[in-house]
Amino acid sequence: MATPRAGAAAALGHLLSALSRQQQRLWSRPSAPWERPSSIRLLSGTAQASAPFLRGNYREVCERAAREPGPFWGALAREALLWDTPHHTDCEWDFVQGRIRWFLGGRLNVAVNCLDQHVQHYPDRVALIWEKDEPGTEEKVSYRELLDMTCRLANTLKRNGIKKEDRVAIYMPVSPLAVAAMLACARIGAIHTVVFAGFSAESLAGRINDSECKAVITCNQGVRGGRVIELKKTVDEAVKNCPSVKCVFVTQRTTNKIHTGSRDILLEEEMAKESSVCTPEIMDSEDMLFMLYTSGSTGKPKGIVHTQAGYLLYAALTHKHVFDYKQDDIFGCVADIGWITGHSYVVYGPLCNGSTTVLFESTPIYPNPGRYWETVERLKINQFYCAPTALRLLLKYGDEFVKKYDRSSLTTLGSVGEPINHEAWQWFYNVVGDGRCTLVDTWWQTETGGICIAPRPSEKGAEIVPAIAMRPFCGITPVLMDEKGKILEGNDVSGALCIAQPWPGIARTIYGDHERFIEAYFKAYPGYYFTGDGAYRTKKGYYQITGRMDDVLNISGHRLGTAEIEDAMDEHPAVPETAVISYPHDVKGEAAFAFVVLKDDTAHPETVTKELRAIVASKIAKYAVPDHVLVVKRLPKTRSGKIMRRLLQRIVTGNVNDMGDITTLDDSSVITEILDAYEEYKIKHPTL
Ligand code: 7RM
Repeated sequence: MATPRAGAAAALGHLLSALSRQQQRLWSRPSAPWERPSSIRLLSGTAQASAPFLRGNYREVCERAAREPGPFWGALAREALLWDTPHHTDCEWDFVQGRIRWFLGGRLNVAVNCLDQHVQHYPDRVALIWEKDEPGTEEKVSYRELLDMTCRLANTLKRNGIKKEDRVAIYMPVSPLAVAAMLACARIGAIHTVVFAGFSAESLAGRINDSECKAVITCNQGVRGGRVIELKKTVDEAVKNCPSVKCVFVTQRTTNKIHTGSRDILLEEEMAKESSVCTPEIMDSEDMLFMLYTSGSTGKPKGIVHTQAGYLLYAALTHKHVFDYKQDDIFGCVADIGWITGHSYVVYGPLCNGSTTVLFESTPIYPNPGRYWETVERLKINQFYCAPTALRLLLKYGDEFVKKYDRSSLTTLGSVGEPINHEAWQWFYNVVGDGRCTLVDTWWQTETGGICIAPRPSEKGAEIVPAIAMRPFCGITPVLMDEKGKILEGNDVSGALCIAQPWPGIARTIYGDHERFIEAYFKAYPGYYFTGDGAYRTKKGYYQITGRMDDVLNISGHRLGTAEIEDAMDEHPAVPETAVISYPHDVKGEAAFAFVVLKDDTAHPETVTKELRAIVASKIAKYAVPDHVLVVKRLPKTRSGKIMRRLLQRIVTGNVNDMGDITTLDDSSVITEILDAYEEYKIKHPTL
C-alpha cells in the first residue's frame, strides 16, 4: 500500500542502491517500497567520510567555525549524514527566546543513518557487543541483525498503534533489544524517553505522565552484579497511575515467567511474527528524536528535548574526533543507556559512524575489581570511556587487578560526568593506560547533546594538561561571566560558564514547558546559554570545570537536585522542613547530607530518619538517599524566609570560621545550635 511518505522513502532506497549495486544484492528485499527509483536527488556520503574540518590547521578551522557556525556545520551535515532531502537553511537561532533550529528543510531518518547505510556496505560488521553480566558470555550483533531486530520491533510498535510523534518510555538496562527499541522509535518517528532502570516506580510514573507515553518497553527482570532486579514489577506499580499507557511490551532477559496484565505484550513473540522490513518515516531535521529527563534546581525533573539531524551529527562527529575513532576499532563506553552518555556514545554516535560499540551490563567490581580490564582484554577494546567515580573506587583495590590483563589494545581513554581528580587521572593514565594512551577529560551535559570541551581534537602532539577538559570542540564558543553578567576577558579568570553561539547538538526545549527552558538556560545571562557550571580559564587559556553553581548535586556522575530530595522528604507527616546540601565524598565525588526539622511531638526521631531514607528510595531512587540525616530544631534562614544552605554546607565541610556574609541571617543563634547538633552527630558517626 502506498503511503504519503513512500516517495521520500523510495528516495533513500534509491541512494543506497546507487551507492553499491553489487552489495545491495546481499541484503535487498525487492518488495521494500523504499527501493523504488525516485527522482529526488540525494546528497550522499556516510558519517565515516572524513570530515573536512580536521583537514588542515585545527586552530584555523575552529576560528572559522566560531565566525561562521552556520556554513561550517551546514557543510558537515551535508557530507556526514545520509539525507532524503537536503536542508535549505543552516541555522536559525535566538538565545533570548531559546529558539534554535538547525538544517531547516532537511529530511532524513536517524535509524537509516545508524543502520541501513552500514548494512549496505558491511552487513556482517559487528554493531553491538553485549557484554553481559557474567564475564565470558558476551553476544555479538551484526548491523544486518540489528536492522532486522529494529524493523521487527518497529512493526510491532506500529501494529499496536504507536505512530509518529507518540511517546514511548524505555525502562531497560543496556541490551541489544534496548538499542533496537530506541532505533525502532526513531524509525517510525516515535519519541523515546529512556528512564534509567534504577529509578523507582514513582519516578518512572512521573516521567511517563509528564510526557504522556502511550507505551512502555521493559524486561521481565534485569541482571546486574549477579543480582536480579525486578523491573517488570516496578513497571506494573508505575503504570497503575499512568492512564496514557496503552501497552507494556515485555522482553525476556531471564527465564523467569512473567505475570501478564491486560496491557502486557510479550515482545519477542510478537516480533517473530512481524516482517523484517519497515519503511522508515522520513522526518524533518527539527522533529523530536527523544527526550531525556534530568535534574534541575527545582523538585521536578526536566524533559530535555533533542531533535533529529543536529543531535545525530553532533554525537557522530564528537564520537569520531574526540576519541579518534578509526574504522574497525572497538568502542567501549560503559555508561548506561538511561543517561545521555549512553544515548550519545553507546548508541547514536558510534552507530552513525558504523562502529562496533560495547553494551556493558555489569558493574566495575563484578565478579571482582578487574572486570573492566578483563573485558578490555577479552573484547580488545580500543577506546574506553567511563566515569571518575568508578576509577576512584577501583584504584582503592590496587594495581594488580589492572596489570593482570592485557590492555595493549587501548589507544584512547575518556572520562565524563564530573570533575576528575588528579589521583584518578594519574591512575587511569599511568596504570590503566601504561602512560601511552591519550586520556581525554570530556565536559558536557544532557542539554549539550555531545561533548563540548575536551583535549581532543587538537593539533598533532599538542599538550594535554592532566585532569582538565581544556579545549572547546570546533564551533563551541565558551564565555566566562562575572557576577554582574559582564564577560571576563583574558586568562587566569573564573566565572559562570556560558556558550555564546548554538551548535547542532544543543537541546531545543523542555518538553511541554518552553518557558522553563528559557528561564533555566537563557535568563541568567541574556543572549547566552548558561550551563549551570562554573569554570576557570587557565593562564594558557584552557578550561577547567569547577562544578555546579546551582542547587544540583553530582552523585557518582549523576545529577540530582537538592530540591528533589527535599520535596520527597517533606512528604513525611512528621517533617515540616528539610535542607539538603552536598559535601565531598571520596568515591561518589559528592554525597548528600540532609538536615531535617521534626514536629515537636515526634516520639521516635530515629524511626523517622529511617523512614525518610525509605521515602527517598521509593520516590526517586536508591542513589538519591542521603548518606547522613541530622535532626535539628531549626534551619538557618534569611529574614525573608529563604533557607541558607550555604551555611549548612560550611558546617559540614568544616569551614565554620569562614561563614561568609551572614548579614541576611535572621537569627544567628541558629548557627551554634546546629553546630552543637552536628558535633554530637559526628561523635556517633566517626566516618563522617
Ligand atoms: C555528560 C553528563 C552534566 C553535569 C555538568 C557538570 C558535570 C560532566 C564533567 C563535569 C567536570 C567533566 N551529563 N560534568 N562532565 N564536570 N568535568 N568532564 O554527565 O547532564 O548528566 O551532567 O555533570 O556539572 O553540568 S549530565
